[in-house]
Amino acid sequence: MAIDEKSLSGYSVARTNRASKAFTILKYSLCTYLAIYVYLNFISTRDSLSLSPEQVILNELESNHAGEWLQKYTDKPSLTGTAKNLADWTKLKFEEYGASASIDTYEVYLSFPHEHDLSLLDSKTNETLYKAPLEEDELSVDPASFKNNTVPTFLGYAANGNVTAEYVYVNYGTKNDFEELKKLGVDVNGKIAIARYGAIFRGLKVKFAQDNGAIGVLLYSDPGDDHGITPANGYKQYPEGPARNDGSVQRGSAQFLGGLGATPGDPTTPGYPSQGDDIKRSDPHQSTGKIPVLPISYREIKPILAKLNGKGAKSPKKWVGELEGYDYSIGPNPKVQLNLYNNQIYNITPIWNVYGEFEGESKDEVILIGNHRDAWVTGASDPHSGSAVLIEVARALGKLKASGYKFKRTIRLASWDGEEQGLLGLTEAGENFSKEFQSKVIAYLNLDSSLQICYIQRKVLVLY
Ligand SMILES: *[C@@H]1O[C@H](CO)[C@@H](O)[C@H](O)[C@H]1NC(C)=O
Ligand SMILES: *[C@@H]1O[C@H](CO)[C@@H](O)[C@H](O)[C@H]1NC(C)=O
Ligand SMILES: *[C@@H]1O[C@H](CO)[C@@H](O)[C@H](O)[C@H]1NC(C)=O
Ligand SMILES: CC(=O)N[C@H]1CO[C@H](CO)[C@@H](O)[C@@H]1O
Repeated sequence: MAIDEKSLSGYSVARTNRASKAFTILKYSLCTYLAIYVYLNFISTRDSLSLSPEQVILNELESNHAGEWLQKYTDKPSLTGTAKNLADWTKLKFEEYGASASIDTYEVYLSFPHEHDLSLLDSKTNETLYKAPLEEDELSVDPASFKNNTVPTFLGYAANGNVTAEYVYVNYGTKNDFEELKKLGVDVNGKIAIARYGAIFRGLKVKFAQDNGAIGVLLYSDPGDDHGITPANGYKQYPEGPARNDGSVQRGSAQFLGGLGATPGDPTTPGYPSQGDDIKRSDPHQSTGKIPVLPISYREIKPILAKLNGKGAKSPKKWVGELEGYDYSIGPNPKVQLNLYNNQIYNITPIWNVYGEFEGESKDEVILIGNHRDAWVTGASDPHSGSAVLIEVARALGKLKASGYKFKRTIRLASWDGEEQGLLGLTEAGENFSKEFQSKVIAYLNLDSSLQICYIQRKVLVLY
């Protein structure tokens, strides 16, 4: 414990000359004693015990291996339930640094991309006017974009289906937007809804579209939501500049996260863990949609939305984005239809949480430090900047432990699986360990996306 200097300088004693001499001798012998004590202590224990735990950690982190771990984690896509090798590797690293490590497996209901199609049809002749490739570009400077190293564009838990219908623009697809559409006299029933990303969680757009009778949904990224960092404002697109690449597609979960009655985690086991021999499963549709949904780039939605120009109601001012060549008419245009086909593989599949524990003097007080390990593709920022930091935290805590420090509280590192699909790993663990979490976990530090290109979030660790 550091001594407050102010209280020392304010300390004064009136004393006689003799007393002062005695005090000086005492002072020197005390100092000598202290010096010998500290020296003996120094050589009898490991040297870093003389340092504060913070200093041990900071010294250890002077050699920064985060880049190395990031390379390891991002070498291949780490889609939920696919990269068992990274779960095993994470466990080995935790063990290497002196934590007792384990893998906690859950058997979850999950979807994987398989096939998809999107065609613009002439309503009269059924002739295909445009077929969206539904693919992102391979960028020569970015091997993570090569097709043999990526995952098809899709949304987790988007329902399978093959629908053909007229389509309308529904702005962000919020509850209010659908109310507004009613006021404008637009009937969404039986149509495909095209919503731009933003404002609310994407799965809720699907829910509200479905509640309003839509039979399919397309979600696209409108440059109007890129905070002015757009080619129209002179910014070059990735990889030449910071603007969104017009062919890029936002993957994500279509679960109804945050929706009334919806629960995160495995949608077939709400409130209890997907673990054990005889898991009871219920209908997942309280938390997932029944209509097919595809995500799409703004380059590929352009020719589709341009067909609505001048058709149907005009968008309220706030609904107007920045897609060139589209006047944001709501539609529909009876002359054209969309055929939207989504076919994903749904099955029960294992996911793997990895834990590493440094036991403390108190086992009844647990500090959780965690991050997820699954990504939509390679996940350099989200989540693996955090995965790399988690391994660095393990390394530093390992050094502290090896130096002879005792942790007051138990520190548990957690590398969750399935976060992107709907917080699967953490939710299932929360359901499994609910009693322990409620009674023992006193703090949780989440390292997800520790670093982004635009935002560097400094995380402060309080370890004792
Ligand atoms: C267009 O396709 C629909 C649905 O498959 C079909 O009912 C209709 O007869 C087709 N129209 C023409 C002109 O082929
Ligand atoms: C992946 O694709 C890229 C670009 O098309 C190619 O250069 C590379 O050799 C491929 N890698 C593998 C492992 O096939
Ligand atoms: C989807 O439906 C369309 C028209 O109803 C049909 O032409 C097409 O073959 C179907 N696609 C698949 C993959 O079944
Ligand atoms: C702490 C706890 O309750 N763990 C349980 C997690 O689920 C498995 C399988 O049902 C049980 O065996 C554990 O006891």
